[in-house]
Order: sequence, then structure tokens, then C-alpha cells
Amino acid sequence: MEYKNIKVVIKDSVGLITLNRPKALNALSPELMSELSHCVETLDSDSKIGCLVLTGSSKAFAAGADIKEMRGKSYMDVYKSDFITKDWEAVSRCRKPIIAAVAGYALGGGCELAMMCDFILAGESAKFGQPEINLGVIPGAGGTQRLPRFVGKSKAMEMVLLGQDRLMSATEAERSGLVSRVISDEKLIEEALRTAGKICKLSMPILMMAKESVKRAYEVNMVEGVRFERRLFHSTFSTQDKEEGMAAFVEKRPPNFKDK
Ligand code: DAK
Repeated sequence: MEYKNIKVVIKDSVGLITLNRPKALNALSPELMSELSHCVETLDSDSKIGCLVLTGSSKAFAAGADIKEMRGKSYMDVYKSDFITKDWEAVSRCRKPIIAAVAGYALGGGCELAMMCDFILAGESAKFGQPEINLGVIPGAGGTQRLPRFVGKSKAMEMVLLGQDRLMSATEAERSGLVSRVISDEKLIEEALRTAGKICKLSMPILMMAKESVKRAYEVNMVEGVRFERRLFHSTFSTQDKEEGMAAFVEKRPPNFKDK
């Protein structure tokens, strides 16, 4: 498969995947997610690869799912096609260790994608947030389930309810347990590759078992939660406020919500 929206470089046994839609701040379009899904599955089944690193640009890891792709869709469109569900599951299904190296914006689906990785290394410029509420929808890729488990209910609730007005800095994210370490932006990739290189030296099956076991701590009772969240996310597409929120974003004006 030829990739247009991501770049892949193999460095020793590490697969470095860079999200590459700079003009759209790496908005996670269906096409990008299909490439990412294919790439993660390919690297996961390649016996020469020991660890994956997922990163974006210095301005944005990813500014969320592509709002322009979602804008015109109705509840029936997204419910019947189980909209963007399949390709969003590759990272969380990956059996090998996968590290997110986040600089700049990690918003909405971008924050959720980073949280699907095994741990997050943050550049000093990283900003995490779940701004879906400003678009008249709710998080749809695990944000309401993973974020509270990682940063606690109060901070997660504040982020989900306040959206754009409550982004989390790299230092706060480290303090809260969302990221494992903060590194200068300049050294972020180098440090992620160095960390991945260390992981590659360890036993792959044992790493896989260790990873599977740690993940279990977060998955008990969560699977149902994410499914429930997806149904609600899809149903937000039946509201007028979702139409207004996304139209306002594209037209670069404040939204005028009607609670309908
Ligand atoms: N989608 C599409 N385009 C985007 C985008 C996005 N999420 N974010 C940015 N862009 C585009 C902008 O429209 C602009 O394009 P042009 O106008 O130049 O054509 C370009 O990127 C540069 O953006 P800005 O001009 O806005 O740049 P600023 O520096 O002024 O602002 C910003 C940066 C990150 C604060 C701002 O761009 C922004 O607020 N972006 C939107 C953030 C957002 O609301 N994200 C949440 C989207 S909803 C699911 C899976 C995933 C999801 C749901 C379900 N399932 C598996 C069911 C996820 C949903 C979401 O993420």
C-alpha cells in the first residue's frame, strides 16, 4: 500500500510512523486512518520490528478526526456504516509496544489516539484536550473512558465538559499521569527512538505478555463503556447542534447552539 498521509521509516528494529497532513494539522481523515491501520498491522506482524513509535509534527500530533469529513453526515450515515470504527482500532490491537511521541496539539481523536498507545512521551509544547463539545458532539474513540482512568474523574470531566477552554499542558499531563515523561521538543524523537531501541532489546513474547497484562488493568469494564460511548457519539449526529458546531468551525465563527 502506498501511503500519502503518513511516513514510515525503519530505524534498526523500530518502526517510526509520522502522521503527515501538515496543512490540516494532521486531522485524522478516514484515508489517513486506513493507512495508519494498514501500517500498524504490517509492522506488528513483521518479525524484524520490535517496537513502534507514533508521532506527528512540531505543531500538532493530531488535531482530531477530520471535521470536514464528518460535517455532512447524519446519524443514519454513521450508525449504519459504523463510521470510522474499524481503522481506529489498529493501534489498540497492536501486540507490540507502541510509543506516542507528542508535540503540539493532541486534540479529540488525536488525544484518544495517543492514549491508545502504550505510553506517551510529551514534548514541552504538547497540549492535550477533548474539544468535541464545542462541535456539538462528544468524544468517540475512548476519550470518556480512557482519560478518566489516566488523569482521574475531575480533570477528565473538566476537559470533556469545557473542551477548547480546558487544554492540558505537557507538565500538567506528566503530573496527572497522562504522559510518562516530558522532553524538550528538539530531543523528543531522538529520545522516543532511544527508548524504543531499549525495548527492542528485550524478549518480544515477554514484552507482549507484559503489555497485555498491564492493558487488562484498564480494560475490565471499559470495553462496554467504549461501545456505549460509540453509540452516543453516533447519536450526536442526529442533533442540530452538531450541524451548527461543525458548520461554525468550518466558517470560522462562534457556534450558536440551540440545545436541539
Ligand atoms: N479537522 C479538519 N480540519 C482541521 C482540523 C480538524 N480536526 N483541525 C484543524 N484543521 C484545519 C483547519 O480547518 C485549517 O484548515 P484551512 O482553514 O487552512 O483550510 C488548518 O487545519 C489549520 O488550522 P487552524 O487555522 O484552525 O490553526 P490554528 O493554529 O488557528 O488552531 C487548533 C489550531 C488545533 C486549535 C484548531 O485548528 C482547532 O481547534 N482544530 C479542531 C480541533 C477539534 O475540534 N478536534 C476534535 C475534532 S472531533 C471515533 C473516532 C474519533 C473521533 C470520533 C469517533 N470513532 C472511532 C467512532 C474523533 C472526533 C474528533 O476528533
